[in-house]
Amino acid sequence: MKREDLQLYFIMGTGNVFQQNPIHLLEKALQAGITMFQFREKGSLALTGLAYEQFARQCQKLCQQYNVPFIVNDDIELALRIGADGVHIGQDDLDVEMARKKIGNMILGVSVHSREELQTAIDHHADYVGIGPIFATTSKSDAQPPCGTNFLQQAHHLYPELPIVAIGGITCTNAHSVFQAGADGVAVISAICESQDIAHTVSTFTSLSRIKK
Ligand code: 3NM
Repeated sequence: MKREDLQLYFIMGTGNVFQQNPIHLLEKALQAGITMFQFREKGSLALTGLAYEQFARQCQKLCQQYNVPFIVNDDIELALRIGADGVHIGQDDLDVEMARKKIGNMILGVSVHSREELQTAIDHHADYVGIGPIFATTSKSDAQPPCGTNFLQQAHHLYPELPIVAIGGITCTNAHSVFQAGADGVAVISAICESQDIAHTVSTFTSLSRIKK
């Protein structure tokens, strides 16, 4: 993957979208210029079985049309079955070494919260790490308390070559602080799902980024 793909990383599942079709919302976000997409179908009302896989394939097809990497959260079997571009895992999911073995050279993203987790991700050739939640979030029920930008800054100084995406409660108004701390990009759910003007939201985020495409 290219480091700049992390610039504006949109994460979505049906549970994040209200009063509109999630596929239409994804298409608007792709048209507006998101640079990476994560399929994250979670929660008590999440799709299952055939509907789950069909929804994943619809999202994947749209991402392919816009040449945007399609990443699957947690579900390595789904990612392999449909030929996703990559997988993102948290610390409660499969361990990093096993994930890397299973997916070969597909993109591997790992959420990390400490120096130790960061080192393990690097040792097993994670392509990027996610650090968060930077700010309070309502989109992840089991999120840890907000960690601010200190660890992000530390990780960036320790491993300047490592692509890092910041996550958790990031909005157009606070994104500058994570870019300043060294993030290559921001990963967001609600900032886009709840936006009244996705094109404006996307262009605001991308104008704040250090990466100029
Ligand atoms: N992972 P929003 S925070 C999916 O800290 C996710 O690892 C997090 O959603 C982590 O942009 C989070 O609405 C939710 O805050 C991000």
